[in-house]
Amino acid sequence: MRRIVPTFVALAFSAASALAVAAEQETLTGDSGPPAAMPSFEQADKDKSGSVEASETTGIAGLDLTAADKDNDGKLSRSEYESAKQSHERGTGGSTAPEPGGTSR
Ligand SMILES: [Ca+2]
Ligand SMILES: [Ca+2]
Repeated sequence: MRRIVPTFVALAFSAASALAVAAEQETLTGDSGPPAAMPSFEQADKDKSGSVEASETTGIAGLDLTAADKDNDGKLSRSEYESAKQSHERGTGGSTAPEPGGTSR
């Protein structure tokens, strides 16, 4: 006589889905200009030292200190900052209007 021991395996699926909704609140401070534009020299020079140091450039998007620092003294004078600001605003669009006329070649 054979003893048959039925093995019953029950698989229980437990699906737990957690939805985490992170709501980011953007606080728009009343700064001047769109975020793409670089701040003015006065705004960038936070400690009013007359030049924009490396620590002050970190908060400025689009400003490359090494590229803008023409005399390689590790900081940007007003003229260095202004030229970097101008080239940045020229380069990354902004108010760059496409040339009228154009594709008639
Ligand atoms: Ca400074
Ligand atoms: Ca410099």
